[in-house]
Amino acid sequence: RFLILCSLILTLFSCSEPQVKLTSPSIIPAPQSLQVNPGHFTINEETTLSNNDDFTASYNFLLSFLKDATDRDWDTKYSDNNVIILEYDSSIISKEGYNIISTDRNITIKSSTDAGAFYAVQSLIQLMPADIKNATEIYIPAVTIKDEPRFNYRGMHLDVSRHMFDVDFIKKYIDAMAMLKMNNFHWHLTDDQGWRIEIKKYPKLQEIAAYRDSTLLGHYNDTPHQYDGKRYGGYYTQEEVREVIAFAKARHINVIPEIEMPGHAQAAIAAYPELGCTGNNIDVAMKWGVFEDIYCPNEATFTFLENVLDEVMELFPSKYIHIGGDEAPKTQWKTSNVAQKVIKENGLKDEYELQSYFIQRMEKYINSKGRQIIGWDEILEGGLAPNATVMSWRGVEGAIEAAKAGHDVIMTPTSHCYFDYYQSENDDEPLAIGGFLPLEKVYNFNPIPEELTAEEAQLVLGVQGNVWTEYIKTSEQVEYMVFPRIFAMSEVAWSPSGERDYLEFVSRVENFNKRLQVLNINYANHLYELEG
Ligand code: TNX
Repeated sequence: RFLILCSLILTLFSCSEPQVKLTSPSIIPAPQSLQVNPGHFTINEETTLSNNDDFTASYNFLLSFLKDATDRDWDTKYSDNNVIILEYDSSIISKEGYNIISTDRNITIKSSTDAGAFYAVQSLIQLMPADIKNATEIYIPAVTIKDEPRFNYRGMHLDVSRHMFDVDFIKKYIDAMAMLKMNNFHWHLTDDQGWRIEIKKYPKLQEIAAYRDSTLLGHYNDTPHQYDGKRYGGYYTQEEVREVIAFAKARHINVIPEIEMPGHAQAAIAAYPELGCTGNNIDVAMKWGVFEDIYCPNEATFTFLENVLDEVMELFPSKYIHIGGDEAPKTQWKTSNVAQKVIKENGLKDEYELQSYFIQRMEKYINSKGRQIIGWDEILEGGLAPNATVMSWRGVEGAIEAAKAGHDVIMTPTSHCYFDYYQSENDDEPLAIGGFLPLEKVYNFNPIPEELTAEEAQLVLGVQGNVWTEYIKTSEQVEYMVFPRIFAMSEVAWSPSGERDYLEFVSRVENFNKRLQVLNINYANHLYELEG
């Protein structure tokens, strides 16, 4: 730790004092190439903004940022001096790539897509002073940046079932993702402890499945459990869901809904007991963990799920629909006449093949609507659905198996991607689910397993940080668990592979803290200790 501190002090003092106080370029995720040139651009009263192409989302984003930062209207007419230009450039082949050239005269952003221009805007904002509203002068260093992402899929997940977060926070989370050039928000909407999306056809999901009878839950193998009898929960209305999707779209973020099946379904079964194999009246789960009440593979359940997915697909334009598939105990299926009958009729070997039958049937339905499924790596057991993308969480073996079978994979192993795990061994860390995932370990994550050939490696779409919220009750706590580890994840997802310099990264993280304060984002500070 002493060594890190020394190197930070050295980095702070080693730069020679420039004539004007420039923000030294410190961009996260690190661009593919960044060259600092002499001079700087100054944003003043006369600076204009020019959209030479139809880069609508990126242009609007930058315009509203600048209006807010400078507290003035922006003249958007073309001029050839003192202007920030968004310009189409067909030579930039990457669909999310861009160049930035800033000089004393102008700042030119070049890209062949709105997405590329949007990421250029994010880099440009990071070249501006963190506290831009209170800055007396707005200098931008003269630079040449050439950039494009390493992976197409750069995701963050949020579990809103175990604890619920309001729409304002969901937007703040999405904004933070956009700032770090992440492009997929995985919204974990249903689980045993609460169903959080309005489904008009099934009002009991709102009346019953969305609420549980305590705010205080312990893990299923902790004893005793403490309950406070206070009703806890809520759900997002379809109108709110639409609002979130539009907000994300304006930031080039796709929203992937997750509707869990056949396990993690206790809340839905509490609302409609006929969806389970026992028919018993049960409560929305009152503990954390894995539960035996899972969907029964009968026709009524399939109809229910298809109807739910109809409403979900109507709302979400995402090509991918996540259908869970994880942690589904087969206990009830073993003794259920219905489940055993389906096994027999379809010539299945066991309950694992039945789960596979279940998932494949749902996949067929989703494919018939022009969408594709993502499932957790348990969907490999009993036979993988033909067009599924596997989200590998229990390690990387699932990803290897899936890629070798020609399937796309997304890497989210607990070892490097679980932001619900502790990030430091300090005694005063707030209670977390367990595990240990320090910043450096996230930073050193290599998402391409060595076992894959170069061709198979192409099937790794990208990476994702997961935020399960059993022990994360407030939005401040979500932020604390996510920052700074999301910085490392964004860099794994975006920046070129090859030599990584953790201390250099940490100095950029330090620089970012001021920006987080301005954005009112809570973060874990000084948790840069080396692994082990
Ligand atoms: C496992 S990851 C789960 C979640 C828990 C998480 C806690 C996965 C597909 N299932 O239900 O919240 O562990 O880390």
